[in-house]
Amino acid sequence: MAVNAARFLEDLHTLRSFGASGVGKGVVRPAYSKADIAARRWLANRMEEAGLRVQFDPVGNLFGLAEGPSLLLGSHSDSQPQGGWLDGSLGVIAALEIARSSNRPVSVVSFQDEEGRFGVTTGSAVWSGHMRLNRADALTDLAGVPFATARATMADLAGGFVDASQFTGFVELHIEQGPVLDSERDQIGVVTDIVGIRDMVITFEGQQNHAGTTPMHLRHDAFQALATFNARLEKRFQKHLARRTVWTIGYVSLLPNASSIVPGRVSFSIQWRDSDPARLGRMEKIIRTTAKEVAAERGMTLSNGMMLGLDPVAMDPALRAALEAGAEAVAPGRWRRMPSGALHDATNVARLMPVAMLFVPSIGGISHNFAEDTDEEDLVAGLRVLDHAVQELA
Ligand code: HGY
Ligand code: MN
Ligand code: MN
Repeated sequence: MAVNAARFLEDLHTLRSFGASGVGKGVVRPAYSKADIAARRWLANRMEEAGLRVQFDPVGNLFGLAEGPSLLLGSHSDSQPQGGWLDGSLGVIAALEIARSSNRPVSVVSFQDEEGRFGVTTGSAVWSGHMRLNRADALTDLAGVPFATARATMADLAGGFVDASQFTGFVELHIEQGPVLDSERDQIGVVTDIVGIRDMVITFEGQQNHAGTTPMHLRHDAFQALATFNARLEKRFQKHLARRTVWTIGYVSLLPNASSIVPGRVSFSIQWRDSDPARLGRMEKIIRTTAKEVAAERGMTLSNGMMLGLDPVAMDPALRAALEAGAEAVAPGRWRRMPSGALHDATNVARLMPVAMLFVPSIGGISHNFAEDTDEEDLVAGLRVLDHAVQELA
């Protein structure tokens, strides 16, 4: 049976209705939110209708299992706090469509907390053994909620962890989330490797005080400490940046955040990504040294949260070759091999089985934004390439 493009698109749009932001096609569906859990319940029903056996695991990863050995397809259905409708969802709904149209045994997964409310790809990190459950339970989100508390909200659904030995491999379809395919007018990207990441929260604790009476030379201003740290880091990183090195301070909490108070405390995230683990290590040293220096100079107490990370991984050559053959069949001359600068569950799953990934274009290279979108023609092309590869592999 061939894939049903209309049914695939309809399900993709239905998934978007869970946590719809009301701004463009955007979604607000962070891991374990009401919208996320409702979406997972809906997905579980769709999996059952497709003849799959549904199993939630103790961290909320949702599997639809085929009988006997099968290929695993999927991605994640949680979103960023301001997320796009396709990030993760595309891979899950494409997997569902292929599972219900294919004569071959195909299982489907939607991993939990790929977007890192609690860490980095938390659900697949635990399932794959990259992070032990008791360590994950101690993680907290930015509001201080422990992972253990969040996953307990899905306890009524939870079964055991799914045995990975039934899967022969994992293939994840995803949007590119970057500008390459769109600007080069290619329709498909076959992923060669996924970059590595490190992520940590740093806190500078200074002295909260009156903004009118405290002389400048007596201040221990947490905002000024962060500003100095950022400027110094940017300068120091200059000679270490390779073409694909990126670093981001994306979260900042300044206390008490009021115009007439010298801020006493700042907590912020620092995240860096690269394809070379050695460079990630050198950048870590620079970050730690710079933070210590700035704290000493400005009379701050420094504390670092737990550093989380994933190393770069290469895609499996045989699975990749099947995707390349599919790309050539569906989009002849309009596909390319490319690295992934975004993180994906496939990185963790690679510990357990061969993995591969393919991309479709993101319009304007925009993602992690309500405006994220892809032409429906390209979404369907991605589905067809994945289906082609599945038929070849099975
Ligand atoms: O941040 C990432 O790369 C992914 O979207 N979780
Ligand atoms: Mn994603
Ligand atoms: Mn994402």
